[in-house]
Amino acid sequence: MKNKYLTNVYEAFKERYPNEEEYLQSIHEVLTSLDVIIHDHPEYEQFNVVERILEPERIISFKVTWLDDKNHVQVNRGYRVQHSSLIGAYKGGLRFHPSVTRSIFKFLAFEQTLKNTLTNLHMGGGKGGSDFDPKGKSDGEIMTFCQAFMRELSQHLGEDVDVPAGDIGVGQREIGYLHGYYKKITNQVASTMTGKHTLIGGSLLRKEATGYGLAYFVEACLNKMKDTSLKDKKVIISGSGNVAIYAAEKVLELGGRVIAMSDHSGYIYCKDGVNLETIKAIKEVKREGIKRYLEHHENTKYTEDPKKMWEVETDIALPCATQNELDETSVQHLIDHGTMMVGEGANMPTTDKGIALLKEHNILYAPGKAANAGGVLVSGFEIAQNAQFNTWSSQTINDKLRDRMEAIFKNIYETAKQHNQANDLQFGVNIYSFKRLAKAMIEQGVV
Ligand code: NDP
Ligand code: 2IT
Repeated sequence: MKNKYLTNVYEAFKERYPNEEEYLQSIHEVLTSLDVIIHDHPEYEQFNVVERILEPERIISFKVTWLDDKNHVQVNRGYRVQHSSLIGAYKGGLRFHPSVTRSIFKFLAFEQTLKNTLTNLHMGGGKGGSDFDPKGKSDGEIMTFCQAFMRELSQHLGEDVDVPAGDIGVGQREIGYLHGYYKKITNQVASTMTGKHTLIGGSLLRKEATGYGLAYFVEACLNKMKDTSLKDKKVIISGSGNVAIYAAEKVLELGGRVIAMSDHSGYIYCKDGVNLETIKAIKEVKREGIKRYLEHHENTKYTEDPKKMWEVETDIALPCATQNELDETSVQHLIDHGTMMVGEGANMPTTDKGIALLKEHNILYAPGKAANAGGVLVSGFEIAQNAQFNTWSSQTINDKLRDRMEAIFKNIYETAKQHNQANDLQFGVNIYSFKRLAKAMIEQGVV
């Protein structure tokens, strides 16, 4: 970063938030792109737009106490980072995972703001959740926790205020409990959560949306930038949760072959392609470890360490698990094996050094802010359907999702090209979103 204003802002954030590693990583990444255009935009410094966009509007942090099955009182921490309402009501998922910190929610909320801006729907950005660990908890405990969490969070939500959805550890089951309890204590049936079951106002294909959207985005990149497609490509996908499973489903539909998938404990490799129905049965229905796949299929190898999956020879790698899961060393393995593309289903799954290495070796890199926008897009469709008192068919949603993902690709591809940074989708995404947010900010005055 060369520009003095940007450097000063970044240094100030480092001083203000010295322990927020992920948050600093996510803002540094965007500031580096901005460095290229900052001279053309004196108004950014004039109105101090950069600092104002980076700093979250509001952070809510609260205690969640609940009673487990053994009648022990448990205490967790809950958060909601309402990052930006420049473009619309705060919108973004909830994550339940023991590893979460304020820094992680701040980076997620910041990236969500940029991502939501790309969709061209009027959604601001937010993210939240808790250090609650759903693993090994009974259904009753999950419900009790969700209710205790919502008791506090409900004060900060509303269909025109903040509309959460799922993320790691929060799927349709949790959204159901959260939504049910929200209605109970507010006495209103407003559309304040997305990712609901279709019977209670959810959208068809919301569950599939992030993964399907990722595959559509990857296909668009391959078509335009490599003159090829997913057909007959070998694909490895990290994770075997919501995003990973439906990315795999659409990759298969588009003719690719998914040869490896993982979870937090290890990965399976199957040279002829994994059986997705078995993975769904293990991970979605039984909520067990992916290792159990071995009990159902021969010719499969299981390896304890999920990180080792990046050593598998593949054409395309789709990190769909968590942040910073793909580091420089893993990227080097991909390069050594001739991988042509990395498409991010997870949020910030590739480290800064990993991204730099990919670019240096001309590996097509599709950043998560764009490539995983399908989930929040269909959340937007859910809000639209609820407002219209209507339901759209899965064909309609699938077509709209594909069209919108292709449009996002086109917008960021063209943006990069216009600024003489052709093929740099990371630059394209950051600049496309930032410029819109900056304009929206200046338009609304100092508020
Ligand atoms: P899930 O909780 O459904 O799945 C997460 C998966 O990742 C699980 O299979 C989990 O394993 C696995 N996992 C966790 N840590 C690791 C690791 N270090 N190595 C390998 N696998 C690991 O979450 P989602 O699929 O919803 O979210 C995945 C990512 O996608 C996150 O970064 C999220 O922010 C992002 N995202 C999610 C969207 C959504 O709509 N849900 C939208 C856009 C982005 P295990 O089962 O063993 O715990
Ligand atoms: O990271 C994400 O985009 C999500 N977890 C989905 C957000 C949403 O509101 O659907």
